[in-house]
Amino acid sequence: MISIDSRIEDTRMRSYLRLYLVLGSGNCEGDPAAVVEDAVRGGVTIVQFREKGANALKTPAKKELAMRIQSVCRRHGIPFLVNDDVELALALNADGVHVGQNDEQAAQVRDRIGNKILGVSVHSAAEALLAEEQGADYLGVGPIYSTASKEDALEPQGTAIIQRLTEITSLPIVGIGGITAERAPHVIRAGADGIAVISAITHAEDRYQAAKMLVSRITDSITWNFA
Ligand code: TZP
Ligand code: MG
Repeated sequence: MISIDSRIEDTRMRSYLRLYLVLGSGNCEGDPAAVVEDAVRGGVTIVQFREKGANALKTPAKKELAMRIQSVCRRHGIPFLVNDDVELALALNADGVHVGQNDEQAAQVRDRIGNKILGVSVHSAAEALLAEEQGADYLGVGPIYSTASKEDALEPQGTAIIQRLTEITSLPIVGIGGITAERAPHVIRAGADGIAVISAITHAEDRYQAAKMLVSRITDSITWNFA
């Protein structure tokens, strides 16, 4: 586990968001823990376990998979977050939780998880400000582009929403939704600290190379930002 005595520091949070892998068993053909292993070796900096969909695993299988993914993350020293399921995150002593607008209120999640990392999905300035007030450590913003990985995804908003949110909040931001190596630079240049992906890694033939390519595109864009 990442040791967190007080709320995570802003710069550390931003560096963790650089390349964010979101996945569950429904996103992977083989063992999701093996996908995580390849992806983290390729440069993924944080992992969110998101077990969704008609065939989603239920505990105890869900918990068992979460534990195996968490152990890969621990071995590599990167944070492991759980989507929605605060109970599971607490049971595993995960590094944090990510919630959306239709989940438990961020303020309540903050109360339950103490200083663990709290990420909140937002789609507007109002949602972003509320999430900040309620104790979010970072904002997940999307879908930026259209995505086939989320059944109830809203309309893609493009990168303009990221730029808009950087103007009204100082929270770290990760863009999500339809992001590929080609698109990653646009998301970073709009002001995101990183990109979150499902299919760009889980559906890649070579997950290690896919992650490496994403990291290199992100790094190049950040250099470009300050050049
Ligand atoms: N939230 C907004 S879009 C999305 C989530 C979980 C799915 C992202 O998946 P992909 O395959 O990277 O488009
Ligand atoms: Mg949710």
